[in-house]
Amino acid sequence: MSGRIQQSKEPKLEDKMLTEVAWEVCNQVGGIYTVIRSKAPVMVDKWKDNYLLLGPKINSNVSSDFEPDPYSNSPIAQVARELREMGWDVEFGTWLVSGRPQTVLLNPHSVMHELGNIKYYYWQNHHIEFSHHDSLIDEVMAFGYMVHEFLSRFARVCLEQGVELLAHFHEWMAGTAIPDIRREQIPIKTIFTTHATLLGRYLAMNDPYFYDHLPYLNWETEARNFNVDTIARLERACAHGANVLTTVSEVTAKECVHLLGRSPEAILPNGLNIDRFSVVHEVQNLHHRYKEQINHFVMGHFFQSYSFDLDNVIYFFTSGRFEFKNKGYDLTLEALARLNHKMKEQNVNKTVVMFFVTKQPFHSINQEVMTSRAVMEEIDHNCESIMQQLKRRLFEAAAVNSDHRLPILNELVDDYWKLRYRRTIQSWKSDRLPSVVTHNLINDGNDQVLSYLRSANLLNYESDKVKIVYHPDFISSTSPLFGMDYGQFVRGCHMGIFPSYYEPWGYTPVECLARGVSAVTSDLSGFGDYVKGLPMGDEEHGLYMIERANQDYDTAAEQLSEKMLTFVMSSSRKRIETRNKAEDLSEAFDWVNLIKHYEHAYDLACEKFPIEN
Ligand code: U2F
Ligand code: UDP
Ligand code: G6P
Repeated sequence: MSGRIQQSKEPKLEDKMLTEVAWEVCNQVGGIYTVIRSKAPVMVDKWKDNYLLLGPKINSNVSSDFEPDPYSNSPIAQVARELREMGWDVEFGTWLVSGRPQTVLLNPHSVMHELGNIKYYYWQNHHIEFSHHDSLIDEVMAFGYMVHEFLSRFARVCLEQGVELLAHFHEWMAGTAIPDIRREQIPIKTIFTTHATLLGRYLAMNDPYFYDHLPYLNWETEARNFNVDTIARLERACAHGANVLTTVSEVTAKECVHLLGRSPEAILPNGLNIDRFSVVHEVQNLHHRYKEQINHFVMGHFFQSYSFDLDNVIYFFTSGRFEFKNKGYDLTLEALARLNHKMKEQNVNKTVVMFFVTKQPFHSINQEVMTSRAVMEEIDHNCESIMQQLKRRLFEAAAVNSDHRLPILNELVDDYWKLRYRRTIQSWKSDRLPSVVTHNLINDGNDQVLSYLRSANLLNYESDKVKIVYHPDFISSTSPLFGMDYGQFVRGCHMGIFPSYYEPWGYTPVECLARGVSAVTSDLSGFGDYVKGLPMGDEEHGLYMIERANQDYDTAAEQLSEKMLTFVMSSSRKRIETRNKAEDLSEAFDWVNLIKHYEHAYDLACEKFPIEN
């Protein structure tokens, strides 16, 4: 066989080929994207050309992230070409992220006309019914059908060459080919990783005693109650059909036992691609630089109504998909209201600005927020012009002045600029309160964050020590309000707040630590549970733990507000020290250290099911 499989230079891997299948390859939805993307450099380094990613071609921006290679003759490209000849939209190429993994994208819409048959055979062979219309399930089933076709053809090529093919599927959306691979006994070692269970997510959102009830729940009854019968069955079919079942934490492993009916054979904790700077002070410099940018936003947002001392501001934030209870937004809001009260009572000379960065449907950015920012930019521009004029005239005065006295500076500026400066400030200053939300939400009246803020009267009054900025969209360098990417924003903040109630892993606190930013997590999150066993997982290293497993909501909220207050009172010197130590802790989560868990799962799959030629 000619092509990439044979080109591998690493002798150990010559006879193995790994493909990872995920819905979030070239398509960001949540944390699985971070798993696949951040792991790519380590995987490519180890498996070289014997590593392949499979994903759906559904993201409209795919052309900016993916470079097709239509002329390749590698065995993978040849299989992709065969499928294309059948009229399917299939592309082989490179995902343009670090590591540049070779990738095949399959467009589920190109086989949608076969959906009736796909579902019929799935029902016939695996007894799963598709009684309700759901466009996500349709896409997922069509994608699974294409994955099955691709892998069965590719398995044949591998078998001819004596190459062992492993296929690792992430989450039910990527795994629907598994039951057929098993039924048809296609020679592929299959690994299924669940990054959450569907029922766990629903139950946690609706049952305040979810963890106590978990061992006694009947999955079928619950799936019917939540009207998610089809997906729950698909997920179980993936979990039972795979040679090896894995999940991301011990926390989710318990759910697998009770809700999926199978105990995972391995736990694969999530890592990151940790790049340390060669000089320690770079972390401090970057914090300084990005905090300035956040300061700029805060001035634009608040200072038209009133001002506060930016040298005494602490920036908190939380971020992630909008799961109000699961992500602990409810607890965070409660703790912030208490913090506000405590800071007022103790007359603390600081201001906390708390950002909620999440995704909720909106019409547009709030016009007043935009205008305020634009007017502040205008003031900035005025100052710049005045400065230029002053500088030039002062210099000229130095050249002609014989008595060496400083001229009256006010006289060096044209009236035009003085007037323009005064008028712009006048038009900017306003009596209204700075808005707590930056966008016009579609569901403004029923939004859970806004409802809480309104009922707690936490509405950015001048007297409030805790101010709120709710940004219902992820932050990217093109977002008009911040003009920075998410990683830069994190660096500029002081602390990330993530006291989740349901969180199989939870990337966001680890991402904070990796950027030298302190973070709050909870003992119910997979990451929090994992870090309890590490020597550096303490407040000294920037990690704050909220106990939610054995504490009620009210006590946990009090604990969080106390920890927030302690942090607010910390000295700048202490925060500088913690910034360096937080980075040390994050090294434990470098893929270089965690990839061994994946390798163990692959060894298990190969040991359990040796190749039959
Ligand atoms: C876990 O997060 P995920 O990234 O898997 O969660 P989502 O991004 O929300 O997407 C996947 C789940 O959401 C559901 C679907 C999946 O289980 O059932 N879903 C849906 O029903 N409809 C949609 O339109 C889109 C998605 C986990 F929560 C984190 O703690 C981990 O850090 C992360 C990585 O391991 O996996
Ligand atoms: N994230 C992002 N931009 C934002 C906010 C969040 O890219 O403005 C990313 C964040 O970096 C993290 C992911 O979204 O990688 C959320 O992952 P997490 O594991 O915390 O939660 P999940 O969504 O998987 O439940
Ligand atoms: C970094 C910067 C310093 C800055 C300090 C502020 O160390 O290099 O210039 O004074 O951060 O830290 P703080 O936690 O007060 O934002």
